[in-house]
This record gives sequence, structure tokens and C-alpha cells, in this order.
Amino acid sequence: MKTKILTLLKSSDDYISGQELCERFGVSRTAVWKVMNKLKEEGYEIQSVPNKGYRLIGQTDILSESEIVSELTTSWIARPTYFFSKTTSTNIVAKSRLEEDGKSGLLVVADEQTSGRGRRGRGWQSPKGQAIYMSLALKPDFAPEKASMLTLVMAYAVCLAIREVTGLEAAIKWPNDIVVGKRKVCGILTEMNAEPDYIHSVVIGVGINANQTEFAEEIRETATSLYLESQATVPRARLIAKSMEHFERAYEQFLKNENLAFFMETYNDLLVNRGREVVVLEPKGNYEGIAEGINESGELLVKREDGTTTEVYAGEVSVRGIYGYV
Ligand code: BT5
Repeated sequence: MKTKILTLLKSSDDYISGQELCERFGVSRTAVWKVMNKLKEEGYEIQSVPNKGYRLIGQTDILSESEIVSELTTSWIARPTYFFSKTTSTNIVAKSRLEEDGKSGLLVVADEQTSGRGRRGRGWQSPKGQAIYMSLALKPDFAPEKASMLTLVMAYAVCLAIREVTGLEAAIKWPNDIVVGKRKVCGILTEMNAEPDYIHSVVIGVGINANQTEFAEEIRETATSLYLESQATVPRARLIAKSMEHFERAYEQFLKNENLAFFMETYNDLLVNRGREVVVLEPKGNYEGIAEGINESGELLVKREDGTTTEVYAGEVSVRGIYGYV
């Protein structure tokens, strides 16, 4: 009921009377009053005026299950959403929730991570109260080798959501980063539990630097936050909800043909690497070339000096700009 009342308060510019809330939700005045107190405890500013009712004032960055759900417009992605004020890694929690008989599409969000993870054993700095840490767990029935495309679908969705919510010109750094200017604002880690021909679970973890004002020494040169770039506090719950909305739309398209042909052009327009010299860091050795964009399998096409084009598979490599991170 708290989420329903919050959603109603958010959609109304005017006061909503206690009587109306009681009738609409079939509860007592005391119950409504208790919900209002809970919301105030969570940080919402709620005006209550005798004979008029309740009104929500101000826009704050509150991260809670109710706040996220009150912003959600998806039909099955991020339903349910589980929120934790602190966790080890949302990827770990999402995987175990799904495998303990959870629903495909469940989302785990945290306000802080104690062991945030990057790819291949790297870490993800996850301070409290400033950023977004979320993991979407899916149980798809396509072949395991297709799962790496989900990283690209998520990068696309989050990039569109960042643009929509902040107005910043966010771009995708293939395959798993989003950058603003030349610095990283988001990293994505897709992990899969599969047999050779069967996926048990895929977890797509997303870390977004929303409102940090500073970064640790070792990433100061390459990281930034949406707040630092726009000088405006980002409503994290809204950004989460918008990302999920774009993901749901794109994922349903993806499922039709199990390839990325449907968004290839728009994706390539958002690609920061396009037309740039890149170094491909492969386990077998590095090479350079010009990144031309992705193909419908999500591979990055890199034109080599000898005129040949290599299709780089997202699962195995990193790509750097020739003079630095981008
Ligand atoms: C990534 O790895 O970029 C994937 C990050 C995924 C984080 C999310 S948060 C929710 C979910 N739960 C998790 O435990 N993880 C996911 P990679 O491409 O390997 O980049 C990692 C590197 O980025 C590190 O080695 C640092 O150099 C740098 N880094 C660490 N924290 C950062 C931050 N907050 N912002 C920007 N760069 C960061």
C-alpha cells in the first residue's frame, strides 16, 4: 500500500484528502497516517494540511523499493524489485534469488556494495548513498553463446535512459562501458551459469556513477559521475526505472530474432569508438585498427592496416583508445 500511496502522491500536484485515500485503498485513517509517517522517515517531504489532505513536495534522490516501483512502467522486467541498503554484490544476490525459484526479470538494487565486482576479477568501487548498483536476473531459453549480446542490449538501454533523465550526451564504449566526455560513468558485468547448450541463469549487473563528487586516486583520471558532468543531482530511482523500461523494449525485440539487427544503426550512432583507432587487447596478443561499428551479432568490426576486417567477439577482449581509455 505504501508504494501505491506514494505513486498517487507523486502523480498529483494538489492535496489528496485522507478520506479519498481511505476509500481508494479500503483502509482506516490511522493506516494512512502510519504510511505517511513511514514515508517521512524515508526522507520524503509531505505536507499535511487539515481539511485538505496530503501533498508531496520537492524532488529528492531517495532510493528505496517503493520509490523505484513508483517510477516503474515495465510489464515484467524489474518485477519484482528487491532493495538492500547494503550488500556484497548485487550480482551474487540476484543469481541466488533467481536460482532459489525467483522469477525471470527480477531486479536487485543496492545503495552500497562491500565487494562490487568488475570483469575478470577486477573490482567496482561502490560507495554508499551516491550511485546505482543493480542486477537483472534472467532465465532465457536461447543458446549460451548469445548471452554476451545482453551486455550490449543493457548498455544501449542505460545509455538512452541516461540521455533522457540527465540530458547528457552519454555514449557507449563497446562492449560494456558508458562514457560521458571521455570518462566512464557506467560499467556492466554479465555473468552466466550455463551448461554447453542450456542457460540456468544470466545476471546483468550495472554500476552507474550517479551522484559521486569525487573518486579514489586510481580511477580519478578515467571515471566521472553524472552529477559532476551535469551539476544536477540525479534521481536514481527514476534512472533505474527508465533503464528497465528501455531494456524491456529492446530485449523483447532482441528475442524475436535473437540478434541485434533491430538496433544496430542507433547503437552505432551511440558508439564512442566508431571511426576511432582502437587497440584490441586479446589473450593471444594485441592489435590495432579502426573500429567501424557492430554487426548484428554484436561483434565489433575492426579494420586492420592490411585492409582486412576482424570481427571481435565481446566475451574475450577489451578495447582501448590508442592514446588512452577511449
Ligand atoms: C566493469 O568492469 O566495468 C563492470 C562493473 C559492473 C559493476 C556492477 S555494480 C552492480 C553489479 N554488482 C557487481 O558486483 N558488479 C556489477 P571492468 O570493465 O572490468 O572495469 C573495472 C575497472 O573499472 C576497475 O578495474 C577500475 O579501474 C575501474 N572502476 C572501478 N570502480 C569504478 C567506478 N565506480 N567508476 C568508474 N570506473 C571504476
